[in-house]
Amino acid sequence: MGRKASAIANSNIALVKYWGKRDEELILPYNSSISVTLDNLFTHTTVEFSKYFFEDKVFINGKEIEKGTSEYEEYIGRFLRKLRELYPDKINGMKAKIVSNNNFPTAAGLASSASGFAALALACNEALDLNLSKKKLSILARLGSGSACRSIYGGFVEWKKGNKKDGSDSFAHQIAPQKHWPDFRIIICVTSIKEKKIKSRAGMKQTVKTSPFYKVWLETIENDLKEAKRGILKKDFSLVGNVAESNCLKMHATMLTTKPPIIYWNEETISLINAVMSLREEGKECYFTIDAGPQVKVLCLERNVNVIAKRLKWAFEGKLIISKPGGDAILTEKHLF
Ligand code: 2P0
Repeated sequence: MGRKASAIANSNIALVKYWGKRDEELILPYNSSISVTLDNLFTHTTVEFSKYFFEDKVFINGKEIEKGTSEYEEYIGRFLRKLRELYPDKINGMKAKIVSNNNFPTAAGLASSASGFAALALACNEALDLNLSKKKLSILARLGSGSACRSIYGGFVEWKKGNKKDGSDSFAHQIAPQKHWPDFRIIICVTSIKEKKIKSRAGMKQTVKTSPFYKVWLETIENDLKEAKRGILKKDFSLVGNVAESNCLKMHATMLTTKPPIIYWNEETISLINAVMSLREEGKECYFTIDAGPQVKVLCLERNVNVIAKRLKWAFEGKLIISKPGGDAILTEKHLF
């Protein structure tokens, strides 16, 4: 018999990005990536496996995700299929009920799949008594969505790409814990809450296939990873910020040169980039990073956060969320059903 379990996992933002898969089935990346886990953007998920359930049922933010839709089949349905392949004896014909809530807009470039699959992997581990190590949990989360393997850990995290065909060496580890750099801040500027037109999964596949810049991306990534790690360990904000900003622009250069082009930015994205550059010229040190969406994430230190946030508000209409480094994914007794 299965039992009910709930978990909470934080979202994360990549400082050195993941873009491109060498294996789409196992979600194995061409390059390693580094992220910071966020303290106030999270997913809370409850899962129950039972032989009394007639079929798998999934609800995200109060809405049922219907079987047969791409949202179901390519994400949660795929994950459940993998879970059944890996642990047939534990699941033993049982069906799942999954209820999951995000405290932020889904699929708007705020990495809901990262926190979502990290929370789901941890909740499944508990509900099915899988007794997975953190390394194996990270691999399980990765099978749902690549960036999710990083959200198992708090603080600053690296997802090692690994080289093995079976993906057993492609998992995340912590570079530095949440408490290592308490004055690091991430200001998230939510310019649009519309679902993005091109999901990361389809976008990165097209980039790998068609962008002439993808080769350069891979040639220069090891140096970015090395510098970002060095900066995090030394708490050298200028180094981390510069690497993150230039790595982000390099990733967007591969997107822009994809055929057909992938442009995630809107007018406010550009205004915010300009605002960050002006602030920096005025001695208020901050750097931007942007993922597969129009939101701009601004990195700064606590001592400048208020003045920077105030100025960013002038540059756009939307909402601003100020985040600190967050903690590991955790189990909770608070069940959603
Ligand atoms: C990242 N992104 O490192 C990069 C930067 C978007 C841009 O991870 O196909 O949702 O589920 O593995 O993890 C978004 O991609 O893609 C992402 P899948 P995922 O954060």
